[in-house]
This record gives sequence, structure tokens and C-alpha cells, in this order.
Amino acid sequence: MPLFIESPAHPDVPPAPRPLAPGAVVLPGFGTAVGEALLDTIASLAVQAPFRHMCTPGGRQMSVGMTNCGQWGWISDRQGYRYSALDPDSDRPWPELPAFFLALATTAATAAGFTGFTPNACLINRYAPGTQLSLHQDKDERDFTAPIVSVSLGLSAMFLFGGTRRAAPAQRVPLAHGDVVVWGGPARLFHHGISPLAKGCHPLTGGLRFNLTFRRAG
Ligand code: MD3
Ligand code: FE
Repeated sequence: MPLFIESPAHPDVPPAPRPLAPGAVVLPGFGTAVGEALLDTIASLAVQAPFRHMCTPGGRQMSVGMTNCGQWGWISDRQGYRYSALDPDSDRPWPELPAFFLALATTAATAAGFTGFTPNACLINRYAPGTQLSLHQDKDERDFTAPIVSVSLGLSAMFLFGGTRRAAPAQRVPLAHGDVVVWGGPARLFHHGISPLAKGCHPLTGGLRFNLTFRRAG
């Protein structure tokens, strides 16, 4: 008699959603089927709006490479953190949010119980080995009742998930290629970050990790 039933190599049922906290749920592999298309599209978006290392209000360069698509893009400079309709490097609008990006974000939000989510901003983060994102809150959006949907691509990273207080102990959650996380309700304003990316090799991204966050900015 086997003690455990092994996971099938080719599952015909999707892995179950994993709740992280009230309002936060991991949808393991929800984006895997479109992972390659997302990465190809990120590459062409980055021709129009290249990845850059933005400056923090405190004058430090971020180790995360960033660009945006959609009506609004998140930016940081000496003046502060905010959303801008124009790419400050080109003074042109950000590239349009591709229809299948929007479809992925809204179906994930719906699967997590957030109906009517219409993101108008997509921040695209790029991590190389050693790149990290220190604990922070996302509070530059106007409406905190809208969730944020994140899609992880390429190398896995260790996600840190704290509480409403910055000093609260952080849960460590590995996020792998294709994982989608929906953050809403009480979790929407929780502190979170990414540990320094470990070296590795992913068949689709080599030594890199990408993360998309879909937001209702304004
Ligand atoms: C929890 N990005 O861009 S995504 C960010 O992997 C950001 O690049 C990380 O944090 C990344 O702001 C983490 C997961 C995430 C995104 C937004 C959240 C978690 C969140 C908002 C509230 C609570
Ligand atoms: Fe964040």
C-alpha cells in the first residue's frame, strides 16, 4: 500500500489555489500556458520602452530593471514615486497593454474572487542574479479596493510577505515560472519584497526572472 499518491507528471487537473493570507492567493502555474508568449511580448515592449534602473527619491539606483505598458506606468525619481502616462525617458506614452495580458489578469482576479478588475497599468520588473526588492508597500494607486495581480516568469525567486507593520515577521514563499498571485482585501497593503535572486538557468529566460504586476493606478 503506497503511503502517498504521487503528483502525476502530466496533471489533468490544475493545482489548487493556495491561500497566503486573507485576500492573497497563489494560483500555481495559472500563467504557464502563455508564459512563452508573455516573454516574447515583453521583449518587443522593451524595444519601445527599454528596461531602466530608476533612481529612488533617496538617490539610489534600483537593482530591479523596470519598464511599463498600459495607460499608466509606475516611475521613481528624486521627486518621488508616482504613476505617469508618459515614459520619462522618451516623453512618449507607454506601449499599449496587450489584450492577452489584460485577459490573463482579469481571469486570474476572477478566479480569486475579484470581479470587475480592469487594470490600466502593468509594471514589468526584470531581475538578474543578486537583484532584490526590499520590503515595501504598494500605495501609489488611487483605489486600494482593486487587487494587484502578479505573474512570475523565468527563474524562481523567494518572495517575502510581511504584514501591515514593516517589522512584522515575513513569510517566505517561492514563486516559480507561471505562478500568478492575486493580492486584495486586507493583504493589499501588506509589506512585501523579493530576496536577492540566486544564479540559475531557466530554459526560457536564461539567468533572468521577470515579474508583471497588473494594477488599477488611477
Ligand atoms: C503584495 N514586485 O512591483 S510581485 C512590485 O516579484 C513588487 O517583482 C515583486 O512588489 C516582484 O511592487 C513582487 C508580488 C506582489 C505585488 C504587489 C503586491 C505582492 C504584493 C501588493 C500588495 C501586497
Ligand atoms: Fe510591490
